[in-house]
Amino acid sequence: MKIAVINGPNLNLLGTREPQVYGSQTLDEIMSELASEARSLKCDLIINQSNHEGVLIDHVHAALVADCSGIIINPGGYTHTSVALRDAVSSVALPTVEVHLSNIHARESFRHHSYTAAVAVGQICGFGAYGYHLALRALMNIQQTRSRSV
Ligand code: CA2
Repeated sequence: MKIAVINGPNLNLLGTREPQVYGSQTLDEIMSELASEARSLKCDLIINQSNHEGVLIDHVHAALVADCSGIIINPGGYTHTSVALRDAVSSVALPTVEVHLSNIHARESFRHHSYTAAVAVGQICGFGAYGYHLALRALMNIQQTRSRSV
């Protein structure tokens, strides 16, 4: 099983500012812990981060080409603005879990709406870095359920 993990704008700054909102770990630390758990579950991860909307869309498309079984995406600020990213997630039709470190529903009202949530299988927010681990488990569960039913 292979899963694409896609991180959006400014997440490369994790661990440097706003630890009270986003925690004190860097994105590299979060991703390497996730990769280590994935290895123990016999799952390959393709991990990317970009600050550019079009590049994020390319990573979504690449997940399909690479034959991934699902996508974990934290679209960062593009969550609340990007119809194009939502269209990309919808077009690849891979089970996608949207992750946010913070509880976007407990923050400013402009963060309450997500364009991508409606085309994802689900949204996980407010659990910090652990949200990525929950998303991994959720996608593995979907894959196992699907392979049992064929
Ligand atoms: O909670 C999340 O994971 C977010 O996706 C993070 C985005 C924010 O725009 C979303 O509403 C919720 C922002 C990421 C910014 O990351 C920073 C990291 C360090 C310092 C400042 C920003």
